[in-house]
Amino acid sequence: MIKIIILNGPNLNLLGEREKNQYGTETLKDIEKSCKKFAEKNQVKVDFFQSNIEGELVEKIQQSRNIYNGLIINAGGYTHTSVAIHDALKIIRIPIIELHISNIYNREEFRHKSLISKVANGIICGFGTEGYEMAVNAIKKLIKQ
Ligand code: CA2
Repeated sequence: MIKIIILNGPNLNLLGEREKNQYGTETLKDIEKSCKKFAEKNQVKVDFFQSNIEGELVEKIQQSRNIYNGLIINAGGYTHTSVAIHDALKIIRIPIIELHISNIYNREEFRHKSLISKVANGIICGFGTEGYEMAVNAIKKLIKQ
């Protein structure tokens, strides 16, 4: 069975609590539950990990290279700033999908730059929380290639 990890960065633990217009009403736990159900139907095993700490995300990315067949990352605000996350993703040799709930390109200018895009195989962005399931589908195809 294909095994993937979905990493979520800072503040995504607050989903569904505030900024509902931007990020929807689902909590990260809701997303995890529905995404795991969707993945299971598609013969994919999914683990979720969220951290507000850059170094913890870097650690998890490093460990992923020996455990998972693919990685999906919504790096939150670190998308736009983190050289460390960029470097960690560059080192691992498994397919990577960059994911965003909102369309970062129709928002503030500081969100238009992503350090993750350079090292991701593809990007899913602007489809709301449904993007998580879209990303599972997309990474499955990348892994099977
Ligand atoms: O659209 C996305 O998925 C983002 O990665 C979300 C990040 C943002 O910094 C990126 O530019 C785009 C922020 C997540 C913050 O989530 C919150 C959830 C509830 C309340 C406040 C923030």
